Amino acid sequence: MPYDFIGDIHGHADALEQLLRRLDYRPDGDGYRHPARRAFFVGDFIDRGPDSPGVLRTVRAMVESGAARAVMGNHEYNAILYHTPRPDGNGYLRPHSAKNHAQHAATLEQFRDRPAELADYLRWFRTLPLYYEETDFRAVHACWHPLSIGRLRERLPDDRLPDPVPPELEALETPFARAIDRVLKGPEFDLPHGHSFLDKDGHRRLALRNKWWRDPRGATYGDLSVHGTGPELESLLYTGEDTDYYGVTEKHVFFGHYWLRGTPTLFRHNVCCLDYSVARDGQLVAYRFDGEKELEVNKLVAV
Ligand SMILES: [Mn+2]
Repeated sequence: MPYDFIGDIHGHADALEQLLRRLDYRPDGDGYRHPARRAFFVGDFIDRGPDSPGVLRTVRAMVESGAARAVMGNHEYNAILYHTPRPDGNGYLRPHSAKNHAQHAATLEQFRDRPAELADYLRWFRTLPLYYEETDFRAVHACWHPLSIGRLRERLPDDRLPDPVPPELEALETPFARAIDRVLKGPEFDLPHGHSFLDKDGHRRLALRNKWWRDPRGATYGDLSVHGTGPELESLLYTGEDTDYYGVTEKHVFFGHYWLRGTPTLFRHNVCCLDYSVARDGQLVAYRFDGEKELEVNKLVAV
């Protein structure tokens, strides 16, 4: 059955319902179903938006009925660590700092009167694979990095987080923890010493989220940044050493995570990011995949 890949939902249950109806899915139990297709959710179901419980009810019902597949997003991963006590009983694997709390606050508030339901969804999050591959595509929340995925496959025979969650995930000190971080949160390039830029929120940045599908050799930092840089860096040639990137002959890869703006488009014939910031007044986006050799921009659907 062909797949419809669906980007980051972040608690926007109305947009999800609208998109599924637009794609000709029909109500089925707590979820939706298409007679001849399946949905594929690339993660980030919760946080920020008004109805994470509603999104989880739909997505989980669809995954459990076989109407959809899903991979884990960094927000589900962060939630698992946020709610997992450290082994010494002193705090949690993800500290309850003001920043971490703010990121998760909408979800906590929406589940305030039903903690058992949230605990049940946290257990369900742990059944989600961290990455997924078939003969003609790959799907992951943020970055398909073969070295990291290889490292995870060695340790995770079923592609899921170990049970119990290993305390090493609290920090990025082991290759295993760094591999999960790269796959769910994406890579960054450090800027050369003395250089920085202001991001869209006005924060000064010393690193940029790089286009991991782009050959960095001979490119400028502006070329390599997912979100642009200032004028100073647009023309500065990349001088880093890591020249690993996702090549033009690799399988199609579908992912989310990057808070893109504007009209949905493809990064390349085999690289499709589906996150168009529905939780920041953007759109919820799908790609209707039918096995084509080169992805086509007219197969993107947005609501
Ligand atoms: Mn996201």
